[in-house]
Amino acid sequence: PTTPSPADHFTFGLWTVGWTGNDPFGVPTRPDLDPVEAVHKLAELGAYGVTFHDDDLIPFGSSNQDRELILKRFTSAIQDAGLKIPMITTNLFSHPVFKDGGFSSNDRSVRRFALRKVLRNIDLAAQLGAETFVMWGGREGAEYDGSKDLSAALDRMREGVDTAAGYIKEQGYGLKIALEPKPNEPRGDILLPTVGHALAFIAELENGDIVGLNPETGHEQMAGLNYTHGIAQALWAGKLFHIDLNGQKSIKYDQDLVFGHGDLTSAFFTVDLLENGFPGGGPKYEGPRHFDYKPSRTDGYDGVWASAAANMSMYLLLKERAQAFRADPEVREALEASGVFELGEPTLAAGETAADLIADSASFEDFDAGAAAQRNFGFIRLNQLALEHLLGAR
Ligand code: 3MF
Ligand code: MG
Ligand code: MG
Ligand code: MG
Repeated sequence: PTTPSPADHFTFGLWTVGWTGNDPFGVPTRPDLDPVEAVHKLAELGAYGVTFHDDDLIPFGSSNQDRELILKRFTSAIQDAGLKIPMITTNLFSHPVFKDGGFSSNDRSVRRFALRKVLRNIDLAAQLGAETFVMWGGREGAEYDGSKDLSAALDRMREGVDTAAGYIKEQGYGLKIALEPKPNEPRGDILLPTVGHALAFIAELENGDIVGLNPETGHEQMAGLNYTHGIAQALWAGKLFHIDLNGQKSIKYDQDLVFGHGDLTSAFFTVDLLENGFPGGGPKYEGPRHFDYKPSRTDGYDGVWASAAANMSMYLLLKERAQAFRADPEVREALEASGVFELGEPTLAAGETAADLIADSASFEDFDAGAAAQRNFGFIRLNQLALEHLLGAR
């Protein structure tokens, strides 16, 4: 059950297995990886597809002719390997021109350049048959609060995303945009820092109907937030367009560990939600299971491929455990005793108004709050059952 196949829809960013280990304190520890080799290796390991930033494949500043040659070589490798390209994204963070951001740089000429880079990449995404266009605004932010007019910055972010989404519609492309929140790193504070901020931003867009989210496990956890709750609210809002799965150990720098190698219990409930859905039904995630991680710089290429396999294996192991958890009659009974299904019942009866509720003395005047307070919800027992399933003890 831990052998992945394309039917599992596992995808990887080229920048993940292709990360050579450079960090703020050290130079690369691994040689460059040819994207064509990455494609073949990932296909061998059972992946469904790859994703990339424009610059992961086509070096910044390449001539049009070189760009065409690189794309030709890459797409023929993709075809040979039988992989898909479900998502493409734009690098608006590496080149020094983006040091104060792309869409929200204080320099208008940089903003126009950034938008052109994105529009060009949207054309490429459509050409390669991608469904999702991710936007991670890594440099959109500030270190010093006095350096950025935050209202104007949000106006410019809205202008950029709306222009890109409007262009997608005009061209008739079947693409959706997915914003990726992150609280900080590389900027001291990044705009749209969490799932919640991004959802509120989307509500202000003109073309927000084709704009949703790409939440990353570690990014929410860097903000001390619960990733499973984050993707749950995005799903509930009909906005979970894509996901970046990885591992993070609490509030610190963006670790990008293998999925499940950070907070394992949280990963279990993430997979439980993705695979089994909400206990009472409701919207389900149908997109790719995309890994955005970094193979630790201590490891060579053997370790890189082992880590790619580990992401998929961890996911499938957790899927097996989450399915066993839901299928266990004792768990079913515990969920019922805990009132988990009871929450699906509306608080008011059909057609009942606030005035009707006020007239219902059983709900207030005659309600025995003391007796209701005695209820044992049994959440600890339920969680113990979950952990026993996670550990394979059941
Ligand atoms: C950074 C990230 C990014 C985004 C990518 C868009 C370099 O922390 O997570 O990876 O995921 O830019 O998909
Ligand atoms: Mg990240
Ligand atoms: Mg990360
Ligand atoms: Mg990411």
